[in-house]
Amino acid sequence: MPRHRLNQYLAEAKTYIHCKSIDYLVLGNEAADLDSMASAIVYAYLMAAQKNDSTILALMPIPRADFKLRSEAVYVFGQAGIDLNNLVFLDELNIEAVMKRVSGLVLVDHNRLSSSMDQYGDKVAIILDHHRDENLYPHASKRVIEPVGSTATLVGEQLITHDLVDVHLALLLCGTILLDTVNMDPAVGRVTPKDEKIANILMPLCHPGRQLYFNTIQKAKFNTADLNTFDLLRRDYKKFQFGNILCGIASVPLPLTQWEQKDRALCLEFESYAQNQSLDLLLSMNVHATPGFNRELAVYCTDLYLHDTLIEFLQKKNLELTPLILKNQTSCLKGKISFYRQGNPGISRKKLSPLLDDYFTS
Ligand SMILES: [Mn+2]
Repeated sequence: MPRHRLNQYLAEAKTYIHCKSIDYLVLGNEAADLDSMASAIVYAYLMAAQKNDSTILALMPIPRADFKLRSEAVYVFGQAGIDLNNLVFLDELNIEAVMKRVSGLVLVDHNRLSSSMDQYGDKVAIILDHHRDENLYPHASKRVIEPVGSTATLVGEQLITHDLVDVHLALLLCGTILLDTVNMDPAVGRVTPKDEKIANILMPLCHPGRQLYFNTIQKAKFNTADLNTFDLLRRDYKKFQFGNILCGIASVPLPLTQWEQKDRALCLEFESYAQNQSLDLLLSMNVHATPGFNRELAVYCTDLYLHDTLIEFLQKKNLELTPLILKNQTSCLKGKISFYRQGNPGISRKKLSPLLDDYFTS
């Protein structure tokens, strides 16, 4: 193993938060997926290696406590030997104060600033992305926007050009490219010739080998062992306003029977989650792939009548719900919770939310 240059850089860069002026802040998109975070880190490293004596800092645009929810990133960063203490998360700085001292923004894995960063458009200096080009920030001096499978491919391309590849960087970028392109499977339609070219150059440095590395990352992504009910609910969560009803829908990759083994007080957890989010309705759509693809549904409602009429409605919409009895659950304080096997696997959150919108607005 070579000396861990990446950790050295990250540790040093972290001290730049306090610098009078910061040359560049490198930022991934607000979803902070593996591509965004890995690309930001490696691109910041690459810029720092090219421009001696510059202050270049990558920011992880989520609170530190949320990092563990991206279990695929936890795994890949671990493989790349990244010391998480060296990373800078959103809740560890005052972004407004820091932005006053930042000269240039580098956007990776997005080309439109999130609404909370929108006011800093003038500072956008460099863009590296694979989403549709929204043609914003014409003053940016460098724009690499190509429809490849992963931003990590574009970062890898630059890394190779500047002869800065090492084992840790290769593990970060390859892991990301493999996940984003589903192991470069042409049938999935995400991989491009450039993803393949860059991954093939970096892959020989990745000791697990392509298939094994991909399988383990994929497995890590759906590993919920370290997550409690609160984490499972917020991990992949969307909030909707349907008429007067505020509704949260979580997508949870765990069978309800296993969730119940983790937590005997599901309703109390749902209740406090709903309360914190001011929800009338909190649904959990549980999906699991073994054995076979299955869907389940948990429905929590603050109002008992609303709960029962909603279930009636869902039955009419052919979700094919059969009640699932979780025997060891403690009861709710006020609202009502119920659990179902969903016979119709075709109704995902994307399909369910417009149905609920129709129901509550009419
Ligand atoms: Mn991406």
